[in-house]
Amino acid sequence: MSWFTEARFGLFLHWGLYSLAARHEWVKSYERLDDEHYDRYFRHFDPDLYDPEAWAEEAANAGMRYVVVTTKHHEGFCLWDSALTDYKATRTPYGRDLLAPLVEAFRRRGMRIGFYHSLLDWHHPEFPVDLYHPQRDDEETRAAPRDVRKYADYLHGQVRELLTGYGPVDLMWFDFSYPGRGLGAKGRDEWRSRELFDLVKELQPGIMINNRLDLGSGDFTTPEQVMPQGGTTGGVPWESCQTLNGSWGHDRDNLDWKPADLLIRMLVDNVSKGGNMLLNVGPDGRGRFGPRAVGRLREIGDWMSLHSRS
Ligand code: FUL
Repeated sequence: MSWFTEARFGLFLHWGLYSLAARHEWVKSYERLDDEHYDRYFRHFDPDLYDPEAWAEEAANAGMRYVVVTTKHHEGFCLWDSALTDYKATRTPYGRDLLAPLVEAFRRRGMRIGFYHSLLDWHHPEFPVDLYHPQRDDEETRAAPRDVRKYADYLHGQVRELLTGYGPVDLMWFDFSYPGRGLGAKGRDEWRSRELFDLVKELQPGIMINNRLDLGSGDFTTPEQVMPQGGTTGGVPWESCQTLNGSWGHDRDNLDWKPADLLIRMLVDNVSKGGNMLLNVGPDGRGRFGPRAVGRLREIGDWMSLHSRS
């Protein structure tokens, strides 16, 4: 784990079909979009300007030491060529695996590799219609039987693919459990979290797993857009994940960007309290970091180079 507590600063990447909607990574749920409507993003997914080498370069220059990328977010779309679904990058007009070149580019620059993987899945037919599901208001969809055990098999199978197909993976970032919150509550029983945790450790013994499987603190905790209360987690390693503008996915019309000096202060604040900061960029549908994100990363990099990290 020492790499993690020494790394201090990482890049979070939220990239998927929602990047084309360009509003929010939760757009399918927030706007209760059905599969037919949402399919337009799948049919048009063609990030012709995708250049993971450029992403890795920006991250390295900003002083980041690891990356955590959304292999699949709640919408269910997979960035890699999963054998278990057709809902993946290789079946879009782009037609190629997006994950392998990204892993290579970041690893080549000495960065550690983390996979974000959503426990929720708003595309899988066996994923229950819960309180966040886009079709939660649709009587017919709600009434149709769904078997979460089949979904859990799929989840475990995909995690196995991710941890056997891309070399050493340093960190697994599951997202998220919400037991005890009414309609369709999901927790360790639905995900078979203990079994999943053990599978991950068996496939990648050196890996770190976050705390969102409903198994307690995990190997590290992940306060989201906040600092841990009192600046401590009782000795458990932690990483606060932060956005540049309040949204994780590419949000075209958002003008609420944090200035670089605030981001630097947040980083210093985190690090001074023993935590890491995982700073998010939401690339757009063509595969670009926007100019506002790049500008901020570069300003942070300039500050880093004046303060010991080159
Ligand atoms: C949350 C997710 O629901 C958000 O979309 C985002 O991925 C954040 C980091 O975690 O739980």
